[in-house]
Amino acid sequence: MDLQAQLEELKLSTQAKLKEMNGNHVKELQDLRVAVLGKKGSLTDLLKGLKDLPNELKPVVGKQVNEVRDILNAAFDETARLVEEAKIQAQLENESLDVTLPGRQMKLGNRHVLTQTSEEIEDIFLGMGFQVVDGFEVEKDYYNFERMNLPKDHPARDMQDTFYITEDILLRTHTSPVQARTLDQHDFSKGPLKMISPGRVFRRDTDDATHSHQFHQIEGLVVGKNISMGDLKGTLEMISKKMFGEDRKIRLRPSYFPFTEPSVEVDVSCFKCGGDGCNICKKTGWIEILGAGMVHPQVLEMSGVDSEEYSGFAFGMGQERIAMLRHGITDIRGFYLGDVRFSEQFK
Ligand code: FA5
Repeated sequence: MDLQAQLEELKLSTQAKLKEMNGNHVKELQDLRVAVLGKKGSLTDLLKGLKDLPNELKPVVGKQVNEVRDILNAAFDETARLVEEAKIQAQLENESLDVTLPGRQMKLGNRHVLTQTSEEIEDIFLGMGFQVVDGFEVEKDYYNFERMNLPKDHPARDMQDTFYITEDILLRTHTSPVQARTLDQHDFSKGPLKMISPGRVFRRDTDDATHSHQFHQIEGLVVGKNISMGDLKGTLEMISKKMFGEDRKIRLRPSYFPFTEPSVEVDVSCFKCGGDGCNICKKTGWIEILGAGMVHPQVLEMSGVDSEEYSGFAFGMGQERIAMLRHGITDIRGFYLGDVRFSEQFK
């Protein structure tokens, strides 16, 4: 076969091979390019025969070689482009996203019902100009009892036995020690003291449907000039109505706390029986939610506040009892079990 025929043959066979290539032949395409157009490739081989041709044919065949090289170069480029395109297409098909698939359901949590209750009460009091104060769960005997007018051998300490860390340090039994700590700090030349203090308290109590050895209270304290029992009653009535609705009744019972005089206990009509008597209210029709009274002069004096000039009222409400009344929760232990099914009800 003469050189021209061989050139034509090389062109046609290379074009045919390129036609057969598809997306997976990147390596083969490169190999073929080297084999045909490379330094030691078939075209270079054929070129070597150029020198044996008669002189008049040399430019003609030389031109033909260049043409074939150009044609094949273009064909290789085109095939390379097609191969790349096929590769991208395959990738797109494999990695395609179905945007119509429904997303994974995220379970949204919610704040604990006690946190919600505490925040709602805080909001009401903030609206009335009270400040919110933090206290210590681990407290000194001095603030928990002595500053609350309960000296070491006072019999009323028995009602609030607790867990002692040392003889002088204990887990507080109520939020009342915050009263003494805040009174110590307050500057009465700037106006009356109006504060609440929510937090956890601890007692050596037997657990049942309405009692826990660990529960939450919100302390309230107002001290200023001419503060009367009427102010206490008005504040409590307003709070009860806001928390439990207009139809819930409250009653004030005379009571005793060493740190208030006079003292009262405040009950709300039972949420379950409406006042007829049931197992929740222990057949009384009422549930006790807070203790309150006029701040004992001795408590004021121990903070260096002149009890002739200043007077005040204080209260301590049980957060769990309030949440139970608001939501119809029948067992206080539900608050602490960490059962999602319980918490989910209060979204
Ligand atoms: C006191 O703790 C007083 N410090 C309250 C007080 C403050 C009176 C300021 C006067 C002035 P008492 O022990 O009654 O009082 O508790 C107050 C409220 O806490 C109760 O009305 C009740 O709602 C709640 N409570 C008491 N014991 C428990 C308990 N074991 N479990 C759940 N809640 C309780």
